[in-house]
Amino acid sequence: MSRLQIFGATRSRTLRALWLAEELGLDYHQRQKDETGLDYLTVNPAGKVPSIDDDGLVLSESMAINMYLVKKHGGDLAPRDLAEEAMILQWTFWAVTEVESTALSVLFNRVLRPEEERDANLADQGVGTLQKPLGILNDALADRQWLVADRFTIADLNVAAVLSWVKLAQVDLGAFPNLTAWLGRCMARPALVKILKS
Ligand SMILES: N[C@@H](CCC(=O)N[C@@H](CS)C(=O)NCC(=O)O)C(=O)O
Repeated sequence: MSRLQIFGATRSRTLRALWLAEELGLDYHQRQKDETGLDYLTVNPAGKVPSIDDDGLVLSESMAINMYLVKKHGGDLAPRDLAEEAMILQWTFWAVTEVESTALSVLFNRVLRPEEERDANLADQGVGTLQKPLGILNDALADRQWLVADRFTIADLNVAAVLSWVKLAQVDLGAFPNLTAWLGRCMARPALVKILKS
């Protein structure tokens, strides 16, 4: 099978790769756990998603997958030069190192876990920790529509994918109007709307 295969459920980090595949207009096949005989361990020894198999190139780590796909297929989402690529990497690493795990903790302890298993203190602590990075992102967007260039790039997609958890966790974003407007622009992208509807 030479078509791009994307392993993982939509409601997981796999959403990032699916969103990008739609943005790029790729012909892909989503493969999920309920498929008979499918074992994620065959594409990722950690058994985690997303993973992809692109004509024999088997890759895991959501952000590495997205950087690979965007550089392979090019277009407006891809970096146009080394400086853009550096800024894209800066924001992508920032999102996964400074925001992701705290956002996930808040999401689990406010929404995803069964009520009796939620830890409200942990959630509140996470919301407190997020204030600084949310402020940094809000300031970065004070005089621009998009993070890196005057167009929507993979930096916006990668960072918005992480920030969507903050929104889903119902963190109050009232103090961050630039961030809120930018996240709204990102989440209104037809490619994402299509994935979330499916
Ligand atoms: N750093 C990895 C994290 C992957 C990850 O933890 N994925 C979750 C789903 S969002 C998973 O597969 N969890 C199942 C497990 O931990 O066994 C990435 O960005 O791809």
